[in-house]
Amino acid sequence: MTNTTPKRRLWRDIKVFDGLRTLPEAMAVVTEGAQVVSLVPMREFDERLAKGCHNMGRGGVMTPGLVDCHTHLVFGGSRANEFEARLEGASYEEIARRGGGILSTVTATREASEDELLELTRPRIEAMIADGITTVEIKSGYGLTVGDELKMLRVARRLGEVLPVRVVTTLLGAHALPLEFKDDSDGYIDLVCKEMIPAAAEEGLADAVDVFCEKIAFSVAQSERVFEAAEAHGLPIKIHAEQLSSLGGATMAARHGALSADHIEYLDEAGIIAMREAGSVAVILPGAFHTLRETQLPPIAALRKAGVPMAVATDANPGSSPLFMPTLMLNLACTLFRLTPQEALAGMTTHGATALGLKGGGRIQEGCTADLCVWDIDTPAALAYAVQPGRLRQRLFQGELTHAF
Ligand code: DI6
Ligand code: FE
Repeated sequence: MTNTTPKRRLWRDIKVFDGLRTLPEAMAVVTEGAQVVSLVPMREFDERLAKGCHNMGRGGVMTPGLVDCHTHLVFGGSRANEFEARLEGASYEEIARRGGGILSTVTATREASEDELLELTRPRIEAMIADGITTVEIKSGYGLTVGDELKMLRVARRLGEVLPVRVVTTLLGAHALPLEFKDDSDGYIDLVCKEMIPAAAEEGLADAVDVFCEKIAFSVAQSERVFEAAEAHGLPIKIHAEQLSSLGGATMAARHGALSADHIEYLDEAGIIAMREAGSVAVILPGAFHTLRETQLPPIAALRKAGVPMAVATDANPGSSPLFMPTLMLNLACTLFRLTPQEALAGMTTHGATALGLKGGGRIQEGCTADLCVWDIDTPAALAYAVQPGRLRQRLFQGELTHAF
């Protein structure tokens, strides 16, 4: 006879950060199969709840599995040389204009096969999984031909099949102008709109479409054309905007109902209002700010005041944020951007999920999916306070225990 009863697991006396706030009392949590089925204060705990449950231990802190809503994890090559050049005084923009930067990663990514890219990316994601990630977004954008962009997206999809993590894919064909289109950026945007987006949609490879809207990349008008093509294929949109200058990309994206506008160091008041009206999430990326030694801070206080939800992500990529440690971002979001630890945690759980269109994701509540982390810390704020790998005690993905330390 097969056992059809899903496994029940019980944690006692645990502090819970539910994705928005820390619950005031120590809790008991029960999962059954892939779901959280009960969340009760210890004070109300009844031993009958423990019946048939596997005992998962006591104490520590439980959070939703972390959600990294903005990464460029699939890439070939390395940019350590560019790191050295920047230390000697070259700026990110200068390097990009010289054909280095993103374009050097494009060359290495085009040269790699799908299988090679998969093996290059696997350890990067495994490191993030061991730091608590259960959902990760992965962008294309280092292929810049139809075939190479689809190759990157296929690698991303396959990683979600072979690793215990939910992968959400984003087509970022409009990331940089490839050399073949030098002096013809509108021609390249035509390719993105007329071939890349339709092909990615046809194969079901993209969950969203993103654009790098910046002086060294694409204009607001070009970004808008990409969004119109995405909309025609029923794909949600996001934007890299106001990272190095204020062009108004976030405002335009909000008018198109963007899931998120990301970076936004130079976001102005009109942009904040447009984002609030549209319900777009502000994705802040302290890793890129840190790596590029930026000085323009994103308008955190104004976003908070306006009630625009703020997500925090790694932006993990080989150039502007070679930082593959989600919990470090919690720390940087607090130290560099003055988020509270609770805001940073909500940014890597609930609001990260919203930025991916995963409604109800990144939460701990009765009926939610059991994507959970249990940490060896005494208060949720400790996750942002100390940069200290090795504190993940247990990780559950869709109710399955994938890591126990
Ligand atoms: N903004 C970023 O932070 C990444 N892409 C983008 O549009 C950087 C990508 C890289 O430098 O390779
Ligand atoms: Fe990025």
